[in-house]
Amino acid sequence: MTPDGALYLGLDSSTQSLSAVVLESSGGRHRVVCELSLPFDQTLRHYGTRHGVLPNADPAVAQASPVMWVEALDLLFSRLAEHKLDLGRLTAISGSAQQHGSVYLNDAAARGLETLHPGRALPPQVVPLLSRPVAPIWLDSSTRAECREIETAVGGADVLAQHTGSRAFERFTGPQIRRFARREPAAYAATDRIHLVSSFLASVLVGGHAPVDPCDGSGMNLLDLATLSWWPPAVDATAPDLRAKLPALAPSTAIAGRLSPYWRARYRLPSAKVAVWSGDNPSSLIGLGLVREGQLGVSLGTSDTVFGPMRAPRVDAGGKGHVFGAPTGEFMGITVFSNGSLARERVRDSYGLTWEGFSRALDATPPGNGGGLMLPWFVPEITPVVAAPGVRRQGLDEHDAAANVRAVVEAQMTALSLHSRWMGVAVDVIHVTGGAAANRQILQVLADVFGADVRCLEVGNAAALGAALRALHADRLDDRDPLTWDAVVDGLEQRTPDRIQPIHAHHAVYVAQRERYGEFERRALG
Ligand code: ADP
Ligand code: XUL
Repeated sequence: MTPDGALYLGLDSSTQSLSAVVLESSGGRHRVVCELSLPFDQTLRHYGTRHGVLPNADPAVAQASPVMWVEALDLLFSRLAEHKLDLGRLTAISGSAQQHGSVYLNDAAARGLETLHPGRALPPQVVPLLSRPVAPIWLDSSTRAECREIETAVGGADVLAQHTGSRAFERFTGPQIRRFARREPAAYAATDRIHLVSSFLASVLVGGHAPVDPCDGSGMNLLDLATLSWWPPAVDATAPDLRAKLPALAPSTAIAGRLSPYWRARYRLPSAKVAVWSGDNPSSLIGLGLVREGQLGVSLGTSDTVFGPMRAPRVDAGGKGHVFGAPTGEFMGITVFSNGSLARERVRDSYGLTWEGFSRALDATPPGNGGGLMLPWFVPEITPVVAAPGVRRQGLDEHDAAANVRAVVEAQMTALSLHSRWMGVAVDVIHVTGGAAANRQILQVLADVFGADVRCLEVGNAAALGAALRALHADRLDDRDPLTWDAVVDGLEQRTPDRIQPIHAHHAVYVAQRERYGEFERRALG
């Protein structure tokens, strides 16, 4: 039994920010006692990121700085230390990160991570451990050729999907590794270990190479879902000598190590356990309390995603969605859209609106938008695949601000509904998270399009909350006093019954509109 008052820290290194949630556990119940967030663009200006991404002349390339992520981690611990929390009670930590991004380390890394000096800043100590100064991230769409090559080498897209849960996708780590190995062979040869963002940050915390979990590992096009081990045909098809450069795999319920001397000495912290990190979507699954097939979550963050637990890996025959591992040891289905918050922001900014003005525009316009439709492909789109971005309008006046606001939101919510059908979930409640979940008017459109109740968390960041809950679960498992996943998610005190209900007349409008939208999409794709 955990001592009353034990603290669990959940971190989330997302596209745009690093966030933390601290849970206090007492008598089988747990509550969030602290939430913090550091947006990269504003807090770490010297990296020059926009929305967490480094500027690049090629719109298909999206990279970030691994050093920025570790600097954010250091800053976050210093901010936590300023809070009135008794961090002496910190029992376990876990984390989640944006999926697919990769970090390339040289053979000095194992020793370097072990001997980080607590008296010195982290960035100059981490720079010499990198064999590549930048990390490609999930918004990258530059690996089209590599995707086709990998698929061909393993016997086709379907074969790859049957084994790894997805056909080859541009942002997935395998195709990204192949492009790097080909374009920078010397730097690739100098790479001793390729981490995901999640396993990289866990490595920095434990002071040695941490494992990848099967949930985040299934975003690489390299992991066999049947055996939860690296799949040799995909590994061989991706890059030379890759097997030796991949991290170990471990369940997301395992302990990766203990907080290293760097963190303990620098911030006077105990030797807390560090549970294996995971991807942000799998972690959000737990944060939202989704542990059973039939439940559905939607994240309206930088990406828009729709996901739900699956007992067995049922791959999308249409090739749009993915099957990932889930932290419960089962699986999850997910469909991802790159034109999420950034597309909503583009519309907001091009008409000079605030979020309040954006919401008022939704209030002022009718469901169905008088027939006006938009395909909101401001940046290259993942679902459906759109390599050359460009916004398309049908029956929509480009100068009508309010109608364009409604059009972007209706398009996104319709696309979430259309492209999640392959999961076969009959949904009556949708659990929502992400920055745009703060916007009730957007959530009303979501409820109306799906004809389902929408439930929102009181805690802002479901991925960080999920990481804290996973830390609690892993700690109890490690103590041979395991909790069921139901007990973990039901024990959280801050699950509000706040529901937004669908308006049935609006849903009827959207059922008809979904067909027209699908038709518009098919025509635009040729
Ligand atoms: P990520 O976790 O992917 O880094 P977040 O989930 O933190 O991103 O979401 C950040 C986004 O939330 C911002 O880019 C912004 O567009 C959006 N957002 C914040 N407040 C609102 C609001 N009131 N209405 C709509 N979108 C919002
Ligand atoms: C998931 C995906 C994004 C990132 C960023 O496949 O690409 O949702 O995890 O949040």
